Amino acid sequence: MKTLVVATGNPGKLKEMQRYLAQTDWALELKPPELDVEETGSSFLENARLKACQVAAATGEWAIADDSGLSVQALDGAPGIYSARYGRDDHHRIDRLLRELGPNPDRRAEFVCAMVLARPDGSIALEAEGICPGEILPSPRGTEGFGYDPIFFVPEANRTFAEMTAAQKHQLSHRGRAFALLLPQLQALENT
Ligand code: ITT
Repeated sequence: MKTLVVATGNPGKLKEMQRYLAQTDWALELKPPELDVEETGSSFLENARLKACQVAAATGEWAIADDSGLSVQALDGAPGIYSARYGRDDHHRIDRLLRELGPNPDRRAEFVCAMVLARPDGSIALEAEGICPGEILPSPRGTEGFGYDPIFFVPEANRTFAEMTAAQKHQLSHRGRAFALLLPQLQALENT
């Protein structure tokens, strides 16, 4: 069984990634907490590559990283790659987003996730991107999930991410979609 380090410090993401990876035979390990990668890239994919490659090289193990965020159409794509840095906690980030969007009738937004698997030598083995289109609600709804989930409404499910079960979010979310693209190749790599 090969070891795979899950290169995230975000507990909400970690929980989802562990759930997806439970479908594979990789033996999961947590990223050493002191190993913090600076996100200097200018896209989700660049930042996911930085995290996966640096954590793989530092630990000498396979590593998987996700860089993700929420892009709001009427805010020219903000907060985008700065979604984690948009406020000091989830509550402040949601408040700021709702304040900046105000009563704007254009509520279109999308969640984006870039996921990268790196080899123990720090080179890239696999990458995939998933997108989930939705709308920003005027106020939060639901208690599940993490981050911006309570204000992100998915029309095809008629509920917010925070009103979905983990299984339903897995089916529809940006992260679930990126993971679905990687799954067959991840399973093939397990036994090489
Ligand atoms: P790591 O880099 O350690 O993985 P992070 O939280 O800094 O953790 P990102 O730089 O990728 O990760 O920032 C993503 C932010 O976007 C995250 O902090 C959330 O605020 C938001 N986000 C991403 N996926 C989300 C989801 O499924 N639901 C709600 N918010 C999400």
